[in-house]
Amino acid sequence: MSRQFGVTPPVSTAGSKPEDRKLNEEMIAELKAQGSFESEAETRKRIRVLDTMKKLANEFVYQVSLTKNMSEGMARDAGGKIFTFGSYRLGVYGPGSDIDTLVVVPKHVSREAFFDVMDKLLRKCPEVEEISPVPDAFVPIIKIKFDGISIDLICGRLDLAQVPASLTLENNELLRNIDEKDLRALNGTRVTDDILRLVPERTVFKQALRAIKLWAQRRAIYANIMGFPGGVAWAMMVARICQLYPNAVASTIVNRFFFIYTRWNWPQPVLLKHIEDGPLQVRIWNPKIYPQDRSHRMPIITPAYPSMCATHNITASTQRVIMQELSRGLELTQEIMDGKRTWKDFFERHRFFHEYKYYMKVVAATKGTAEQHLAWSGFIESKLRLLVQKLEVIDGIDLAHPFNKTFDRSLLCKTEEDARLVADGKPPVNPLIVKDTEVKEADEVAKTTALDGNGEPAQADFTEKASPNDEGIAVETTHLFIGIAVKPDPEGGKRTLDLQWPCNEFYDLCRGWASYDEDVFSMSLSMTRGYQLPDFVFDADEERPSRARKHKR
Ligand code: 3AT
Ligand code: MN
Ligand code: MN
Repeated sequence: MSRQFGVTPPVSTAGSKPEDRKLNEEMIAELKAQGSFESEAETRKRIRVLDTMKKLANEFVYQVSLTKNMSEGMARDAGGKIFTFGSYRLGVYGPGSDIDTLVVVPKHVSREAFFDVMDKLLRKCPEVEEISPVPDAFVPIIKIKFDGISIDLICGRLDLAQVPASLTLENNELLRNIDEKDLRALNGTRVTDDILRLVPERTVFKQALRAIKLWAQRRAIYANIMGFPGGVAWAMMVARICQLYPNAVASTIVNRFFFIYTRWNWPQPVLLKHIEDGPLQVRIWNPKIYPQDRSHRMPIITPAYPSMCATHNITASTQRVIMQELSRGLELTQEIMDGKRTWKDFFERHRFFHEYKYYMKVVAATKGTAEQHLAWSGFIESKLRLLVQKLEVIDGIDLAHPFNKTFDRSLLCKTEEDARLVADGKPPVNPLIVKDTEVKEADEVAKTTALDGNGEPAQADFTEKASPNDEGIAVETTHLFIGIAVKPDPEGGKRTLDLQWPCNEFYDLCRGWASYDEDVFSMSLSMTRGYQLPDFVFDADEERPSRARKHKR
């Protein structure tokens, strides 16, 4: 008997037929054509960089150990080990991906030492181009750019005197006597390692996940913070399908993915293994005990103890959007199998900014530093789904569909009046100077700059280009959009929506931010029609919605 992967027996253990393998080759060719893979030389460079990280981590533990009066030999034996997680560990990284790296250290090496000794070691490396330590983050982190590659370095301390090179992290007992920050730091690696252990064929899993990730990004349904699945959730969803079809090729997994999840009996959870109990006093996902867990609409549960729901942000609206996309995915992959369509059609970009007649525009603005704006816009972004949930229940609103990315613009205004106008999301009286326009994926999946064919920022009519000696009042802005589908009026007349309550509630919520200062920060909400959307939300070669509407919701 072969090993069973997952909580049920497989649906089918059938192998692939020649036509399946042909479809799979075509899918991988399309992934290549779309730039999903990086070159072998770039991958070799990542391995070299990781080798340097390993040496630095050992040197870090050694130096700290010596300060604890250990002998040279003991200090060497204290060890230290690096692990990776995120897309690099899952083997689905692309040219712009970072390397998410965990440094595991023994008990006598503190987190403070990580931000002191490790930080200093990094700064001594000539390859380190940028370094930004964030010791106060939810998961304390040192972000670096090393020889052109972004690295997210986190540190996890275990209750062990030594961390040997042979150590693995799957034993739950390792979590004893460590603090919450260490637990969170170890969690990323423990989850990704478990996912890889729980799939029957890693190569198939990786190929299928690449396809699903690219598809989800193109369809604008990738971003945990905005109420869609994030990278880990998509990975677990694909892994479950691999368990159900252990001998299928990746393109078959992709088709079965849509087949299974369009029929899934939500809110039944997606599990890769039975939820484990463990040695800690920590909460494990359990809808029988916790009402909050019962409210999860599409629960995807992390396998490693302590199990959590990776999709608690999904709302009624985003669930509907996800389900619509899953249906489209099923239809298209079915047609691809019938030879009526190609994988290129499957990966086609979303039409979010054409789909709706009305959009709610949220502008977060800061008259201050870029760091201040990052904190403010990050806060607004993290609360956007609460606004979505308030809009969803308004009489007359059928759907409140948040866009998964934000648009950042740094502006220089010529007058105070203009600074006030742009902070309110309105056009200024005088021409405006745009420093840059950036499209940011909410989960920082990949950063792209919205450029037109000449490499210039796409910009509206009233803008000028910045030159180094331009002066003005700097305003940083972040734009977010929610597509609003209005229910048809039962009497066939014109509907008016009363949005006072959700808007006021959201203003109050935002003004309640711990660092709020009304002279520096502002947030504005406004309703826009599709044809009034700013140019920067469209691709350079994309047509604009016209005033004469056809069939919009
Ligand atoms: P890329 O290929 O790097 O774009 P990825 O899936 O590796 O895709 P990230 O590097 O952003 O994405 O994230 C890797 C993991 O780090 C995912 C999650 O376990 C953790 N993580 C990312 N952002 C946060 C966050 N804000 N808070 C807590 N954990 C996070
Ligand atoms: Mn990553
Ligand atoms: Mn990262």
